[in-house]
Amino acid sequence: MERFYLTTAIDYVNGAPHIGHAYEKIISDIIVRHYKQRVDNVYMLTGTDEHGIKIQKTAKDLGTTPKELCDKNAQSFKDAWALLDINYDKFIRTTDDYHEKCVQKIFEKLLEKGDIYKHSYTGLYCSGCECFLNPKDLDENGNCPIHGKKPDKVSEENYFFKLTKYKDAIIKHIKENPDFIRPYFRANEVLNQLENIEDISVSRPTSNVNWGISVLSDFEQVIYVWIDALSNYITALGYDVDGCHGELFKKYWPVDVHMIGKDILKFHSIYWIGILMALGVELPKSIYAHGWIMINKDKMSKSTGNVISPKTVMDSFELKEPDALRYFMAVTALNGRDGNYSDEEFKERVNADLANNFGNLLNRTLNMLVKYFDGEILPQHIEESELTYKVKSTVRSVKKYFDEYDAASAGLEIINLADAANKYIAERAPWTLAKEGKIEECGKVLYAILDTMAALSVLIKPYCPNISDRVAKQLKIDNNVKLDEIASCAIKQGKLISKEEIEPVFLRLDSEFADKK
Ligand code: ME8
Repeated sequence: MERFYLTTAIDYVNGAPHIGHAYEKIISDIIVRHYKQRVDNVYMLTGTDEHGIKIQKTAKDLGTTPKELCDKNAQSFKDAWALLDINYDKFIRTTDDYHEKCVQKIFEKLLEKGDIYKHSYTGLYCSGCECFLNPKDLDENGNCPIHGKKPDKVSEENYFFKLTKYKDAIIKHIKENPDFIRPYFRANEVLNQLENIEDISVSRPTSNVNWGISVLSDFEQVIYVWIDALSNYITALGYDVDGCHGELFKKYWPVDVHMIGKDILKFHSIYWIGILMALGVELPKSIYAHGWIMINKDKMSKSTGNVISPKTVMDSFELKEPDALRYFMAVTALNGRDGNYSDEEFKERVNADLANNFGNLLNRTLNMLVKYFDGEILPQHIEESELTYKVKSTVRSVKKYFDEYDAASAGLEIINLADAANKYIAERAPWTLAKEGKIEECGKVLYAILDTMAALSVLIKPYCPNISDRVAKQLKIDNNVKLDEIASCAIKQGKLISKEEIEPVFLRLDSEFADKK
C-alpha cells in the first residue's frame, strides 16, 4: 500500500457539533495518524453537508438565511475539530462552488445516460433522514425507526435514479468482497435491505424545497441531498465527469475507507455504489459503519436535552489538550458497536489507563533512574528483555486491528502493553534489587521499562499526540518514526534525565471538575 485515503461523513449544519460527531472524527483521525506511521501519502477528508429541507427550516425558525446558518455552523464544526486536534487535509462544504458545479454535471451525465428519469410520486418523506422511506421500513407506530417521527406524506414530481438497475451488481459486489462492508456483521443487514430496494428520488421541486443545487437542465428542480452529499468524496479530489480528473483524484481514488455511522450505511453501501457504478467510477475499497455514542446509556437527542458537545467535556474537566477525550472516545465503542459517554466513566477510564497505568509507570521508573543511577543509562544495562518481544507482538496486533479500522481494540492492545510493563516492574521489584545490592540487574529492569515506554510513545501517538510528545521528550527519542522502525534499545547510553526534568505526562482528572457543571 503506497497511499491511504479516508473520508468521514459530512455533518449536517442545522446544529452545533456534538460528541457523536466528535467520536467519528476522532476515530478517523486516529486511523489516519496510524496510517501515517505506515505509509507516506495519507489524505483525510471531512466537511459539512449544507443543503436540504432541515437546514432551510432551521434557518427560517431562527430568522436567518440558510447561507448565514451554514457559514456560522460550518465554522463551529471547524472550531470543534481544531480543539480535538483533528488533522484533516481538506474540509469540504457542499455549498463550495466547485462542488456544486461538479454535482450538476454528475446529474446531467446520469440524465443523458438514462439512469435518471422524471416521475410523479407520492411518498413518505423523513426530513431527519432527508429521504423517502419505504412503508415497510416504518416501526409499528408508523414512525421512522431512526428519528422516531412520522414522515410527511409528499406528492410531487421528482427525478429518480434507477437504483434497481444496479441491484444485482451491488449484491454481487458485496458477496464477492467480504472486506467491503465493515465490520463484517453489517453486510447481511445491507443484503437484506437490498431485497426491497426501489429507485430513489434525487431531486425535489423548488416549489417545496429551494435550498439545494439546481438541476442544470431544469431550474424548477433542486438536486436532492444524498446525490449531492455523497459526491463530496470525489468532487473534493477534483473528479471530472469528462475524465480530466485532478491530481488528488488520480492519486487517492478509490478511497480506502468511508468512515460513517451505522444509520447511514444504506446510503453508502447501496445508493452511493449504484451512483458510482452508473458513472463508471471505481468503487470504494471499504465502508466502515461505526456504532453510536449514547449518553448515560440513552440516545442523544435534542428533545431529551442530553446533547453534549466536545467543548462542554473539555471545559467541565478543564482540559488543556484533547488527548484524554480522544483516548476515551476511541476505546469506548468496540469494533462497530455502540459506546457510552458519562462523566464518571470518562474520568475513571482515563485515570486508570492514562494516569495510573501509563503516566505513573514512566514517572516512577524515571525517578528510580535518577535515584539509583543519577539519571544515567549505562551501557551494561542496554539489552533486550522479555518486554521487547511483547512490544513486537503488540506492533503486529495493532497493525492487524487497524487493518480492520478497529481503533478501539488497537487502543486496548496498547494499554495492555503498558499493563505488561507494570506487571514486569512489580515482579522484578527494582527497588528491592537496589536494596540487595543487585545494582546491575536493577539497571537492566529500569532500562527494559523505559525502552518499552519509548515504543509506547510511538504506538500511542495517534490517540494522544501531546502525551506521546512528553514521553518522547523525557526519553530523548524520536516518536515520528514509522511503526516498522520501532527499534529495541532505542534509548541511548548517557545522561537521560535529571530530577527537575521529570514531568508528569498526564494529570489525573479531578471529580470536582465534572460536578461544577
Ligand atoms: O447523516 N454517535 O449527517 P449527521 C456516533 N449529512 N455517531 C453519530 C451520532 C452518535 N450519537 N450521531 C450522529 C448525516 N453520528 C449526513 C451524512 S455523508 C455523505 C452525509 C454520525 O450530521 C452519523 O452516523 O446526521 C454520521 O456518520 C455523522 O455523525 C454525521 O451525521
